[in-house]
Amino acid sequence: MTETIETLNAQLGLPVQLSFGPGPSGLPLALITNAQATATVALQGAQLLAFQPHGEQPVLWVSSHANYLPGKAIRGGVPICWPWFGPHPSDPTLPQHGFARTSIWTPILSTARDDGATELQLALRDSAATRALWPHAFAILLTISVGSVLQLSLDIHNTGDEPFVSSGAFHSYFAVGDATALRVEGLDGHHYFDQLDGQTRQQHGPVLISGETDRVYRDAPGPLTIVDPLLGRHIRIDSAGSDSAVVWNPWIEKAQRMADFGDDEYRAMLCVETANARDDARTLAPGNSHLLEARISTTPGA
Ligand code: TA6
Repeated sequence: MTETIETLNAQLGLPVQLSFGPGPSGLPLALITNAQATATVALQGAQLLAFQPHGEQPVLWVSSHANYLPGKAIRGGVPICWPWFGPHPSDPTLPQHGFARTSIWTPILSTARDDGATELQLALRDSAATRALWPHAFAILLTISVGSVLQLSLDIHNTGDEPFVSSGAFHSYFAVGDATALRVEGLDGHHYFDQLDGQTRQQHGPVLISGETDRVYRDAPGPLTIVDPLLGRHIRIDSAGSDSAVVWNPWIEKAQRMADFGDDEYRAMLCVETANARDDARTLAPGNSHLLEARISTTPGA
């Protein structure tokens, strides 16, 4: 990205609704506020760091120990995992969850929508740096719509002359009252790959969190609902272009091992991720595209 914060404000700033400014450690941020909600997006990773409908608790969680350093993943919000989910399929030296979340994306369009939502589009294209990690030409476009509902749409284009396989996720960190006192509905009966021991199991009833939880659910297009009695709300996640969902909570020991995660923060968050993970990876022929979408809404409810 070559634009400065000043040129971005001149080109894409929306009076009152959208402005760009420096965040922690100088990382450029897009700040969105409208009659329905507020949101913050880091241009690094096109990563949502905050989303809060007016009159409600924050919907997304960010660690108080998060790094805001160039090229370092920010712990929280909605990291974009792409072009691979988890460790690289064959080269363990490559960055976990791909390079999209640590790359600087370019804001290309801002819209004050008639329904009162604010829309921001950010783009990332292949470069020498990305081709050194993943030898394919691509253009990906994230559209974020901020209103009473949060909508994310990742449009993945193969701009090269050979097919590629990519996996990924909206690695959404949700703010919860207490991870041990909630349940996730919508996965009953689905099979999941347990990343903790490599076993495949079947989900019986709602997902409850009582230890480290790291599961990739298959054939799970949603909708999924986090029922949070302490905050008295439901967070509903609708998706499109995704047949896998990930539920992750690091619990105590793993939280203690992560420098950018507070030892006791595991109770305040839960990741429910809209994914194309494991065998839900997508193959794109030259010129083709894939759309991964998530719609995040909240309703009061015990
Ligand atoms: O989505 C779950 C997961 O794949 C876990 O295995 C854990 O590694 C988590 O992502 C966070 O990964 P990160 O690279 O952001 O620390």
